[in-house]
Amino acid sequence: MGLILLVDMDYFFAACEESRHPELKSKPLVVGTAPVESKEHGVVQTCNYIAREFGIRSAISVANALKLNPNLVYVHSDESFYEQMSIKVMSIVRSYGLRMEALSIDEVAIEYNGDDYESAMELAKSIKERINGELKLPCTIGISTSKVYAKMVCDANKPDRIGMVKKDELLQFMHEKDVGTILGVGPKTRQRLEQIGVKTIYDLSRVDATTLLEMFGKFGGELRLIALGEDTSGVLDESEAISIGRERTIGDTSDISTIGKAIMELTDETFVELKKKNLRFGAVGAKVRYQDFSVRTRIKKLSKPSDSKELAYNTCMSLIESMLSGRKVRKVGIRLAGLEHSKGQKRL
Ligand code: TTP
Ligand code: MG
Ligand code: MG
Repeated sequence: MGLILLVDMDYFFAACEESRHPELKSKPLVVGTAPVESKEHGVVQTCNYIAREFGIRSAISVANALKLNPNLVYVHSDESFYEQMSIKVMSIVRSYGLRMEALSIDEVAIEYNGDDYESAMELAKSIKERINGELKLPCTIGISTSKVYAKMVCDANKPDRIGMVKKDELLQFMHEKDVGTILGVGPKTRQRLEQIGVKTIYDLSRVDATTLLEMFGKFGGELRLIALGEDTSGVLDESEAISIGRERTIGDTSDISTIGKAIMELTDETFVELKKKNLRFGAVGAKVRYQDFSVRTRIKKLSKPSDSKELAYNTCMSLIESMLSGRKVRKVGIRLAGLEHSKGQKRL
C-alpha cells in the first residue's frame, strides 16, 4: 500500500496577492476577472477567508460580493503572476524527488512509498513549512491511502492544516459526506445519483455493483470502490510519460469548431516533432483546462502503434468531447504517448 499526500493552496489567487501586499491580509479581499473601473461586471475568482465570512465565494458576481460586503478590497486578476507562483510551489514539491501529479494550478498529488503514516506526516510538515516559509503562501495537505481520499481529507481540513485519515478510519470519515465531495463527481453525476436516492457516500456504498456499472460504466466501478474505502487511485507521474505534447489557451469556449481548429494545429505541431524523431505513438492523450482552472486529462491506448495524423486528431477530439459536457474550456492540449521508433520496436 502506498500513501498519497494532496496539497491544495488556500484561497490561492488572493493569497498570492497577500504575499506581495501583506497589508491586505487583515482585509476582506476579492480577486476578480474585470478591471477595477468596471469590477461590478466581473466574477469572483476567489477571496480570502475573511471575505468568506461574509458569504463571498468563487464564481459569484462581484456585484453580489459588493452587496455582501461593500467594504471589500478588490484586486483585478493577474493570472501570469499566479502561474509563476504555481510553478514555484510545484518546484518545491518536485525537489523531494517523489512521483507527483499537478492536478490544477494550485493542487498537487504526491506519492509516498510505504505505509508508514508517521513518516508521511513528517513529509507533509516539511513540505508545508517550505511553502509557507519560502513563498509566504498558506496551504492545506490531506494524507490518505489514495488520491481521491487525500483530496477529501484536504478539503475537510481547510484552511492551513494537515489532515490524515488512515485506512481503517476511512468509512467513518466518509459516511455522511455528500457524494459531490468525491474527486471527479460533478453536478451531473451527483444529480443522477440523487435520482436513485443516493446522497451520501454511505448511500453509495449500498448500491449494488451492476446498477453502478449500468449507469456509469467503468467509472461506476471506481465509484463503488471509493465508497467501500478500497480505492487505490495513485498519481500519474509527469516525468514517466515520455511523450510529445502541445497545449494552447483558446479563451473560454465550448464551441467544438474552435476547439477542433486549435487541436488540428497542435496535432500538426506534434507531428513535426514526431516525424523529425521518426516515431510512432501507441496512445493519444487529451487535456482540457476549464474556466475554474481545474484540469482534466484522458488517455486512450491504441490497439497498435500508429503514425496516422488523422487517427491522432480524431482520438483526441473524441476524448475532449467526452470531457466537455457543456462546460467552457480555457485551454486544450494533445499528447502522443507510448512512443516507439518507426523502424524496429525499441520503446523509449
Ligand atoms: P480552488 O483551490 O478551488 O480554491 P482556492 O484556492 O481559491 O480556495 P481554497 O482555500 O478553498 O482551496 O481554486 C484555485 C484557484 O483557481 C483559485 O484561487 C482561483 C481559481 N478559480 C477560479 O478562477 N474560478 C473558480 O470558480 C474557482 C473555484 C477557482
Ligand atoms: Mg485551493
Ligand atoms: Mg484547488
